[in-house]
Amino acid sequence: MNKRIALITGATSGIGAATARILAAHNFKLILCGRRIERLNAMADELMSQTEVYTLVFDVRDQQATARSLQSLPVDWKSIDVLINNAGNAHGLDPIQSGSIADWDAMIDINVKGLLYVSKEVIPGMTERKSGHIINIGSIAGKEVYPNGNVYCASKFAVDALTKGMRMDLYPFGIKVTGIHPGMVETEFSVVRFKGDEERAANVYKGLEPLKPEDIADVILYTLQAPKHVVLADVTIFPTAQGSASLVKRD
Ligand code: NDP
Ligand code: 8X3
Repeated sequence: MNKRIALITGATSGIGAATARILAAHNFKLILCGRRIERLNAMADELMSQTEVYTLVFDVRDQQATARSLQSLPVDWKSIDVLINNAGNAHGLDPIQSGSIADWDAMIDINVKGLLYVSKEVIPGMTERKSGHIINIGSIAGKEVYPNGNVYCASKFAVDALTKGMRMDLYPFGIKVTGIHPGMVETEFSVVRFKGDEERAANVYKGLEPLKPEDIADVILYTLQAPKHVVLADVTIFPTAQGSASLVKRD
């Protein structure tokens, strides 16, 4: 069987990097995307012995750069079977009355508009071929709001809405759409949220065993291995020590 081509945004770190590793080992060709070119090159070097890897460097906030990058794919990389819309972050954790507009713009522009810009380039090929699978990485923050989560939660509620809307529009074409909604996963997420404050980021996971990015990658692989007639529409994943967006048991 031909290898399926999977495009992963945010493949330089965390959930995206773990997903690249597991898919490389399971018969997928990979298009890895991100802004940090040296990390993309390192991922490509690491995975090259297992599969073919193509890298694209662009910022998902930049619609023209996103379109240019995806349109630059060589012909034998253009038929993308799997799109994993993973790039995203939280920026800040502030009450609405003191939140920063730069943080709000970053979250809406990356998590929502970036996901749309990438999808806009990939979906036409899928509708034409009447096949494909789109996996959007949402969050428990897109199912439940928590204090100070305001704009990040809004961006992830938008991802959930877009996932449902994409499924309604694309199922007639035989295209699967899956929303994956993790709880606490220890990645660079909290370091980015707290603007490089590693101590504050480490405190988020203190006293509990958070999910690892590999736990989410395992679920993504499972989702992609479901039979043709089965789509996992919506998956929420918590660490066992988490009971809701804001309930966490610490030792
Ligand atoms: P990381 O910070 O480890 O990874 C984020 C990835 O997104 C990086 O590869 C980064 O690449 C990419 N990215 C960020 N901004 C941009 C941009 N403007 N353009 C292109 N790529 C960008 O975090 P996670 O792995 O945890 O996050 C992955 C996804 O999972 C996100 O959507 C996040 O919201 C979601 N999530 C995370 C949870 C967690 O607890 N960690 C829980 C629930 C959901 P680069 O900097 O190279 O561009
Ligand atoms: C990341 C999980 O709870 O920090 O989306 O918002 S949370």
